[in-house]
Amino acid sequence: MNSETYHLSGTLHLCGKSHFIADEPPLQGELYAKFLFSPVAHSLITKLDISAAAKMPGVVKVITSADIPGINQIGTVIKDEPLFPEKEIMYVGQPLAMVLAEDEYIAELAVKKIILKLEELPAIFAPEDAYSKKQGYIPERKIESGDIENTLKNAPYTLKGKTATTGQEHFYLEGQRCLAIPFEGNRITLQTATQSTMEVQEVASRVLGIPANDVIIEVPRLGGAFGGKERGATIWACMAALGAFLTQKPVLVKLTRDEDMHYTGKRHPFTSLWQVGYDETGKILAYDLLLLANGGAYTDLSIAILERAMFHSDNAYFIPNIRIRGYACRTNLPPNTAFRGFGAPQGIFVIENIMDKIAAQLELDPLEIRKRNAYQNGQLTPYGQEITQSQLNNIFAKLADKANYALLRKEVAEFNKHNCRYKRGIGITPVKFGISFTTTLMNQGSALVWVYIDGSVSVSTGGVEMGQELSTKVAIVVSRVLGIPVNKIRVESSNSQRIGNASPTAASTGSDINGNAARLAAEKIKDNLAHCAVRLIQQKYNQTIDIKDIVFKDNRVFGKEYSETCVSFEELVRFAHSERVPLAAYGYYKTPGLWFDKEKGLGHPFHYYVYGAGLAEVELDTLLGEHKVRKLIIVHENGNSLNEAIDRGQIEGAVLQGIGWCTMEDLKYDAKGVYLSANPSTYKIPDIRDLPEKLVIEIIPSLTEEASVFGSKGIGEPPFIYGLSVFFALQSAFKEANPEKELSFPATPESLIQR
Ligand code: LUZ
Ligand code: MOS
Repeated sequence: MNSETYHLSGTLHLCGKSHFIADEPPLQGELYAKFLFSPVAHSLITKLDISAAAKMPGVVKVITSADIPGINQIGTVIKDEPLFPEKEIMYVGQPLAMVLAEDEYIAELAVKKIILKLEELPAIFAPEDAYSKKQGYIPERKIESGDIENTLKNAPYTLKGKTATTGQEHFYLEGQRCLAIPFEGNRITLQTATQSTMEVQEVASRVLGIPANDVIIEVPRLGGAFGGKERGATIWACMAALGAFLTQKPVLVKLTRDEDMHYTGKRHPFTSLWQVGYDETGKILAYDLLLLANGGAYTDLSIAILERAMFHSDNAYFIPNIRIRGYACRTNLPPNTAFRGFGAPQGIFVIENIMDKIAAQLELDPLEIRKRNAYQNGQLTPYGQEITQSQLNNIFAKLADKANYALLRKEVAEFNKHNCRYKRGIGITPVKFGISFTTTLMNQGSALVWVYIDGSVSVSTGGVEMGQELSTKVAIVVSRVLGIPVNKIRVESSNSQRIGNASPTAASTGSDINGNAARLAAEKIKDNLAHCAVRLIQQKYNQTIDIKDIVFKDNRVFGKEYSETCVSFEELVRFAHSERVPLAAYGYYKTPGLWFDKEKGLGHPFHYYVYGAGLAEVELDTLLGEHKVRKLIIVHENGNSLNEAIDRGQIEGAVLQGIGWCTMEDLKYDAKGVYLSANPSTYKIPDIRDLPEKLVIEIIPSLTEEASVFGSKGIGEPPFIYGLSVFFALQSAFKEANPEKELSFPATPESLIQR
């Protein structure tokens, strides 16, 4: 089995055998949950009468805030979010009551019998409005370095503007769901589709008023998450837990696609106000930025998302004088939440748009301007982290080479000169993506490894498998340590009884944190086994063996590399067991060297950065607003990949999701905050037909001192950024036809056709 192309779940997925939550037939007595969702964005509840609904045959219980045995609070960072609102409704779709019935349809009918009377309040949807009313979760945040005021005043050129990016629906294939199973009266198992086992356990036990060790979290695998289940799963898990706890029956909460799209938080829309000062060569001297994040009704992860947007506002560029201010705005939308990139795409979009504006103003090559501003090793980011292993210059050079850039530019200019209806454009977007949770304490993880008597291995980590094949990567790590084939290793579900206090599987850190924890556990076992191997090989070959020479390789253990003195892994395991040597170990990993002082806006928040760049060429039909992506060329540095095929898959998926965000996915609301595009018929996500006509992904090795397990680097989020190059390419084509106009975001046909 070649570990470089091994994919633990591939065959299972293909045969439809991979196991997801609530895949099996209902349990005996299982109840179905349906919700009364708020029809309005902001209001007071004056009456909530459940009596008629509760009396319906088949209805077992109708639950409201009054039934909560513990604390009606599911907030974590800031405790501002009730499970059910007691008085004040904060968004359209907020759950107000839950009906538990013997089947889904009875539950649905009963919801309609709940009587709700409201006193509507004024609602806020735009972040600017929230900002001017100072409606946020915490005071404004700031990162500043250099002398912004004076440099801006004296800069040879300045530009000023406002940039807006919109939200994005996660569109995981598996919607939000949780199956709660009560046992022994006051204990409960939650099979929950979450990225965060620790958070669900903590919050559900708080709501139920029982200790965390009475709540068992089990996550077999997720059908995609993309950040939407980092925090977004908690509310639904708590609902199921509450229902099961109160009725002592299994309860299934399973949102339909429409409910999921309507009522769950999305990527944060951002509005950004900025001013930039630069010189005649296009070098940015000063950048003043205010980021307004539309956080929705409750804090959720908005503060961390704003922070990551601030940390990525410089993207790949050294800007000597910079002030980044950020405000997370409370509005009456469902609480916006984590989504692949976690604010970084929103921050990066602004500076990349500015790069193109400067290039246009100075009539300089947009690639050249980017090169001139790119970070050099030894320079400091605005928050004081030193750049030490950047190879942006090399990446830009490789990109230009792969794209045949000089010729391409000529061809595009030539094409545009001779065509009126069709216009072509080029867009370039580099990335420098910081890997680590920006909240330092989250950068820790655990693993538990068992070697069974037949030499097969079971590995548990706190990591959640969600299609990214974390399990394959963990298996590869353990296989390398123990020198056994990957198919002898089983990577288990994420379960709080095996691995407690797990950070979310997020921030592109899944394989770094869990892979390292598994590595450390496997190394302990290897160490135990090595001592046994010395004895066993000495016995068997009557030779003296030095423990330092022992090699674990090819499912065998050698007394010395390339020597004949070896035993099979299985033989050694059985021997170790007979010698009463432990064949299990716990591994604990914390990412080293991280700190950040929020007051000063200074620190070393990231273990390392991932660098790369994408170049897109598009052709726009200015009459129809349709376009094709003629090519997308990506140069991505990736450390020593644990599995390049999986990483390529992550790059392709992330890029397409990035393209979707900025060219297709258009969230429509009415003036009262009712979401109108909650359906795949009106909300378009990219599919395989939207792939660029030519997609080149060049993965180059990185300077790996800063990388993680076995020199690998995180892959989940950074490549999302390459998708932005398609927007900038479209913007360039659009400008050819409409030099005086601004292309609005996202670049849908409707935006591209405005005249
Ligand atoms: N989640 C989080 C994340 O809590 N902190 C982060 O910094 C982060 N970054 C990316 C994705 N999820
Ligand atoms: Mo995430 S946006 O859950 O890494």
